[in-house]
Amino acid sequence: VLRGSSMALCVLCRLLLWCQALALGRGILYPRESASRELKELTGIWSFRADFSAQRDKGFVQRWHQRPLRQSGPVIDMPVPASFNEITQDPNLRKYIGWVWYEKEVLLPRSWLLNALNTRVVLRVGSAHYYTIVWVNGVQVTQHEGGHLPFEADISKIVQGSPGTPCRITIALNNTLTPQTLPPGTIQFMRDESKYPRGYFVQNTKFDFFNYAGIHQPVVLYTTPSVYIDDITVTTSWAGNIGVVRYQVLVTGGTHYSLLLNLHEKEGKVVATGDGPIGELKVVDPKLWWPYLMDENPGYLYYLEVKLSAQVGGNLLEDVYTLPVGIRTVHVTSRQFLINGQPFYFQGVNKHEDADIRGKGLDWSLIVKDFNLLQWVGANSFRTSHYPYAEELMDLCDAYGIVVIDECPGVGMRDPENFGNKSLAHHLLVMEELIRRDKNRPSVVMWSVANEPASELTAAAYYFKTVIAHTKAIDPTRPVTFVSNANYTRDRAAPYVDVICVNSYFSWYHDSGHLEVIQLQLNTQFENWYETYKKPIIQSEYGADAIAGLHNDPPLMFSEEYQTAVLKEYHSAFDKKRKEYVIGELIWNFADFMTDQGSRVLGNKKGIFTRQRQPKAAAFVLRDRYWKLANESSCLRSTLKYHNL
Ligand code: GCB
Repeated sequence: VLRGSSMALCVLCRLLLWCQALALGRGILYPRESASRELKELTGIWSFRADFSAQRDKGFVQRWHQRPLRQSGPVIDMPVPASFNEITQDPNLRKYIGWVWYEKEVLLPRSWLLNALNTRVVLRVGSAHYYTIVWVNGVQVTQHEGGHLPFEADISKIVQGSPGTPCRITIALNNTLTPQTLPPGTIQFMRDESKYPRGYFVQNTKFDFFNYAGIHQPVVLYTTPSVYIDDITVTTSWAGNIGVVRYQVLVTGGTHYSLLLNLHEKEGKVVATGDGPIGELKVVDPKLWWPYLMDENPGYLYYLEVKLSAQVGGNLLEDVYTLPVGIRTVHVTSRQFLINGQPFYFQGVNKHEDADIRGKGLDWSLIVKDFNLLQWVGANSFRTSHYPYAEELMDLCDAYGIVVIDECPGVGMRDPENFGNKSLAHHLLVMEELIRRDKNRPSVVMWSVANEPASELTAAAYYFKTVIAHTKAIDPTRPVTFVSNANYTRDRAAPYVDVICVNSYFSWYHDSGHLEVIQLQLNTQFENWYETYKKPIIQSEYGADAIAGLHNDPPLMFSEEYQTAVLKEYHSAFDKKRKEYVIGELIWNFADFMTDQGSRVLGNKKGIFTRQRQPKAAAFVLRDRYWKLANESSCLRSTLKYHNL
């Protein structure tokens, strides 16, 4: 008995330590309204100007942030959130590199301004690509490097100092990529004046998607009390009929406070209570969080309501924040990926944040349409190729049970300059920001630290050893991977991952047109990697371009027939290995998407859906396959019936 209880204590200590590892010193909780928090979305039309001056520095020289933007020159209307590139008819704005300026004036409710001692006003940017500086009423409040991830600034002092005046938010952002940014790029000056005008430069990148830029996710203002819930970290597990939710709450702004926690089930009933900043909640007969197609009620969420009470200057302040929580576990063995102890097979897709007109800007209609298509096709998972996706979309992954491999923007790292100390320091920071944002999401089951880096370079060994170790140190609860296209004998980063993720394009980028070699080559690929590393393998990309409506039989490249033929060859090889150590297949790509101009015809056409989300023949092939795979699991009869299969 003693041994049993000391073991239990050990497990508890370890779990609490995990929670602490994940608590990163400050939070970036998704802004939600509550009894103590108000929210104002700044979605809509902003004023905008691109700085076309030769050095792109006119805005700084003339200090555009100090006055309303319209006073320093002409402005145009720009929607937020959206990429700015394809909103106008100006080809120079589409390919613009440098600083652009956004501005919005808002009036804040009096209640936010008058109770200055007890109210905090926060400005939060969901994401802006790539480097951003933010001013409020001409005062710089923050700056941030990197697209895709949120950042915020406490602007209370500025706005509460002058109640009644509009709050003018100026955001300057620069989309220039350098060898040390993530993703990296280079600026190339063309100095031959017989070919290019003086000062001519271009941005080069080594990744295959268009470098859309702008304010891509919502900008919001929200309030909290001056003593507030800054961060919540949860980790979960279960044993027998007991689910465990361990929590750690970070309170900022005061030291005299108390915390009460209520865990609600979906219908609102309280199933467990706790207090204090750290502890665990036990749920009897928990409803586990299951992936889509693994249970009739996938994506089950509890709601952890955290209530803070604090005394400030004789006043009682209360803050309330509610966090969705899914109870589930993740484990990796040498041949399997286990969710709640059950083998999970990634039958999924790779996506992009990409659409006509809005580029990478958040679009609710597109998001919901995409989830409908994922469910229609029978996909249970996707990888956020090649950067973190919007929080609004990730919320739906949690709610629908769509499993996510959460990838950071480490893409296009093909040159030795991308592996220096500056890149490394930034990469570590990005992993911290990503984990701070997504650590509580049940849908996120694995981190991917990069896509197809030059992992055969000597420098890649230390670089990825460090990035992966850091990621694991911050989050000991999830496996870590990166996606390789290197030769298995030369890859220097693979030794550090938990799951091998490999991309290959047999009969496409080489042996073009030779469908007959796919199965042999894929089989060899799997066997080589498995023999070398004895780790489970995900085919993290495979596919072929097809121009929707282009037909040729016998199949020729770029026809819908060729795309489906490639898929079927791959599927036959997957079927031989998926009972062994192949734990997933992610098609490249869910939908056609925009790339730089060059060898592509208006973008990459490897989508099984067009960019407008219409199915190509390949979508039906994949749908047949994914529903057949799901059918192998008997608990899904009613779901299958629902989808009429
Ligand atoms: C890849 C890349 C992806 C490309 C894809 C392709 O290996 O990871 O970003 O879009 O191939 O279609 O070439």
